[in-house]
Amino acid sequence: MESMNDMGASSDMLDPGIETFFDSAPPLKDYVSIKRKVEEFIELNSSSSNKNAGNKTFRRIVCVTSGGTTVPLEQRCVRYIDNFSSGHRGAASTEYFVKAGYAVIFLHRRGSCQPYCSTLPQDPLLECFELTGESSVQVHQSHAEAIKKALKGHNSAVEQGQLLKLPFTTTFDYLQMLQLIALSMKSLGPLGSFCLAAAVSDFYVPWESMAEHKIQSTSGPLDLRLAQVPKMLKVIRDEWAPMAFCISFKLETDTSILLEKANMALRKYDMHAVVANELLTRKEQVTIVTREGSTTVRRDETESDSEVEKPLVELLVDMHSDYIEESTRIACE
Ligand code: PAZ
Repeated sequence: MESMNDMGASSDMLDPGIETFFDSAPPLKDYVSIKRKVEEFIELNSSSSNKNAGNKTFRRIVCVTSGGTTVPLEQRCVRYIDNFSSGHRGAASTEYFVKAGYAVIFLHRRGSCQPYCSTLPQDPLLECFELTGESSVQVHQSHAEAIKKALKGHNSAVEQGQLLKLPFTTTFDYLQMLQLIALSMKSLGPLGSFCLAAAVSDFYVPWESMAEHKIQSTSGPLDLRLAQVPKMLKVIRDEWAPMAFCISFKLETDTSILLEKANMALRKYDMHAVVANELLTRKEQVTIVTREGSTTVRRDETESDSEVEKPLVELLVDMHSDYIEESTRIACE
């Protein structure tokens, strides 16, 4: 099987923490099939074989990452560290990117929010259906409209070849999948982009120092030493997909440091934009920080079902258009 370091990243240029992380990570289980899916999706959306995209302009492709990554404490994992992320930001952004004509690779935490599902009832699944005979089932009238709407949106995105959903659970899975996707998107140049909304753990237990079996409480209090997850943002920019348009997110609970931290990330990881948000208000407003300055967008409070992702994605799409134009101009000079 092809290993991660055979995939094009020149390992001598990587920060040693990154190399250690990938070398010691348990290999991705479905590596071959994920790679095939990603390559077919990119091919479909970036070649003349894509009838939906017309002959001249190929679709832009965005990888939207979504939800939190887990940190296993045991190799045969019984316990893990997790975080708050619901995946709403990534799922909603995916819908708006599809609407804007993008093809979206939705790299999401298994079981987190899914695109086109936000209006579905919160009730248990079984409450959505009723038995209408010995062997027939139908959707309960009260849920029919919401389910029809979700199915239409989802099926149309999939049928048009605009949505590829790839689930992850652990930080190991997530970063290996992100690397695979980024290296596959390298050929897209500025038409490729990343909207990195996942809440990725900053700390992890390296595989080789992890207990194999369930940690026993009889051994007394648990002493854990967590290593730092290496920052991959800069590697996307420097090596994996250097021409792609890259947006990362910064979450804080202390608003007094939020913009400063977003600005630091913008420069340190050479992002094109960093979306700054605060935990409690993240569904109401976000601030897009760029080298030129910052812009705050808000959810339209006059509409009950409006989402902040609508103006956010509109702005990001415009910025991506400017970036493609500028990159094309420089390439022609
Ligand atoms: O997943 P969600 O909708 O509950 O929250 C979105 C978010 C806060 C995880 C996202 O907007 C974000 O800021 N992600 C990056 C978090 C960080 O690593 O700082």
